Amino acid sequence: MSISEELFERACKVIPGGVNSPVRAFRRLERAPFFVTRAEGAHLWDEDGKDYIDYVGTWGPAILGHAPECVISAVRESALAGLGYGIPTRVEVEMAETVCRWLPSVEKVRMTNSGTEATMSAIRLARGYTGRKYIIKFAGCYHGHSDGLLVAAGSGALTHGEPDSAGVPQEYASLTLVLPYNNPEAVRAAFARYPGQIAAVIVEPYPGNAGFYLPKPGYLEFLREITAKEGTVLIFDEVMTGFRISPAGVQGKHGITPDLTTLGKIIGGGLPVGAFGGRRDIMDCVSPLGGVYQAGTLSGNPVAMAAGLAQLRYLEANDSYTRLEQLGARLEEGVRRVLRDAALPLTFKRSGSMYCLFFTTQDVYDLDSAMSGSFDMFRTYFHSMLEQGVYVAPSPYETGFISTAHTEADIDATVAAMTRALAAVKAM
Ligand code: KE4
Repeated sequence: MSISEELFERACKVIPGGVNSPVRAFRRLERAPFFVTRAEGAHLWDEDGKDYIDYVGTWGPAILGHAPECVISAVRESALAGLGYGIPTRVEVEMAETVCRWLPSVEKVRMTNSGTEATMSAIRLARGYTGRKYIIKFAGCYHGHSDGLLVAAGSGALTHGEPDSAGVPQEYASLTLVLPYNNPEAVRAAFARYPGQIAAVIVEPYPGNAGFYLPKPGYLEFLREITAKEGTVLIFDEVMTGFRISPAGVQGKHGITPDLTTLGKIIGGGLPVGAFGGRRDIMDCVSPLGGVYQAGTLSGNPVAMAAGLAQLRYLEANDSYTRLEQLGARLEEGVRRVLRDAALPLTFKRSGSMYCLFFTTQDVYDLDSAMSGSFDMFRTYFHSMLEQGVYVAPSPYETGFISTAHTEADIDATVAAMTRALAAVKAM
């Protein structure tokens, strides 16, 4: 038994499923997760000393790779001054000013401790600001685990949402309309059915929680137009894409101004941080200014702020997005070559340093098409890549992340490993 397996056995006795977040459990992969002892750059090492090229990057925060010197030194300096005070600090102001400078749509921003808190707070704020109760989300988009967002599509396109988790009362779920992504007709019908009653539309502008895929041309612009016309708050959930797809996220790349934006991951530099921000007139409804209550003991924790700020400053000072695009393009060129040589016409989607290889030959543009992939093929691929020292997301419904710490050699080794992994898939 490996050390990781021993640790997993112990973990399962005292932690539900042996993990502190379900995706880490390698469920349906018929093996225990490996346990990490340390990480540096684009690499992880497990308890048994095995080295992996990492394409999970702690699910997005590690855009500079693991333990970048700029972040470590900022954390060390901040921690030596104290770990948190529960009273305002300079670094919180600097973080807020930086977010507002990078994201012009964000005139004011409030820090939280997770993406879940950010989206939960943004939804409450949209309801408080509009006085309306319904919200629209899209099937396949994940916005964290607050009750109103753990909702699956109901039986019909316009029926109320159904709970997507035990413990979510039907009454909560019924206030969430779950529509297909990339389907303007469904959105028009929802507004026609609930005129003047929809507080917010929340969307992952580039969905990254059912694999990674993209909006059809004009779709995001359509969401902006119809929500503006209907007086509904448009929330871009950029927890994953913020500061990743471009310095100004997807909204900057498309030139769209959402009313609110939720953030996380990269702005924490690897420590627990989320944020929500946007139009001043909406944000001024947040306590203590307005009647929408929102709070957090560790919100804006100075050590976490120092980590996130150091990461953002490094990204800005080092033209990191050009490097991320170079590496992403190199990976894509290699993947498409391997797929061609293997006569495996699988679907591959990428934007910058976010990508997904789907085990389907269908085009992927929403949850149904993403789900058309073969889990068995994915499992064979995953095991082969892991054995070859490449850690890809342990689920076909996640996004791959490249960091500035990945090298051309890492990318080329990954493509070589894919050649063998896809040969195993083809031989199934
Ligand atoms: P957290 O509460 O996990 O910090 O953020 C929730 C969240 C909100 N919005 C988007 C677009 C997100 O991707 C997430 C969290 N992403 C997942 C990765 N698929 C976190 C990984 C996990 O759940 O362990």
